[in-house]
Amino acid sequence: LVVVVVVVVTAVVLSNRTDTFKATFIQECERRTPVNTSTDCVEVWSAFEQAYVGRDPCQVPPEAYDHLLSVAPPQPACNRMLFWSGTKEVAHQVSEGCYQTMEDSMLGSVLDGKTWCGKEGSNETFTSGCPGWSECVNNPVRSFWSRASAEFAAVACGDAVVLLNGSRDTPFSPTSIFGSIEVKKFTSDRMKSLTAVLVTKDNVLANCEDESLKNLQKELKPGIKYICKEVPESELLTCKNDHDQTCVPCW
Ligand code: N1C
Repeated sequence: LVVVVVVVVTAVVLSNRTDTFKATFIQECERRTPVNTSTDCVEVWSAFEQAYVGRDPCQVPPEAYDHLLSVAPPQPACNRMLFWSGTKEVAHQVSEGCYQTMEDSMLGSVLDGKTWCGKEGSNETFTSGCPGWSECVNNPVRSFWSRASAEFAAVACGDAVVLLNGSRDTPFSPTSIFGSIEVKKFTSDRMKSLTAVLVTKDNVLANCEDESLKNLQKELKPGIKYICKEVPESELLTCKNDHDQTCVPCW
């Protein structure tokens, strides 16, 4: 009897694990999808889980999400696209209501802050015990952000912005998603310019003359104009507050 109870309880707990994550995913997807569009959130979920379910969680490459991205591609907003690296919090404070970040796309908003993975021989989705960001490169979470960010950057158009961290030694890190993936996907037929905003806190460690920014410039295709601005974080936030309704750029 004890064995039966343990088996049943384990089965319920396990299936709840998938069910809660799945229910939240579909609910969030529906909340984010206008009613009269063709996006079917159950179909989006299947495309999503198909990427990692039943697989070794260190063997999920970015391509595993190709189908998902074709079912739910990010929609570009020309002249309003905002990228970030090492500045997630301030980037979302500044972009709110005005600029589009990856997390403003449907998939980005549904999966931001979440952890998930599968296991060989199982059809479950696990939300704990998954490999960390750097534990192995091809983990489900890192591969998702790599693949989705590539798509988001590839459709970027007009004048785009990236907020970089000027309170770091290396504001443009070649191993970040922005430095290793997004920059390489920008195309000059779509994108006119990239403004790098060096956001600084109390300790200013880098300015627009920084070596790492030379590498950023080198990575940009000829035809994409490069602009750099140094702006203290407090100034950005005050400006955002003062012009909340009008969306004037604060750099
Ligand atoms: O590695 P990063 O920054 O350069 O990645 C940021 C860059 C942004 O422009 C986004 O478009 O790549 C995209 N992106 C996300 O949208 C995103 N949301 C949440 C990349 N990573 C994202 N995350 C998580 O932030 C992700 O799980 C990873 O741990 C961090 C990367 O942050 P970073 O190093 O500051």
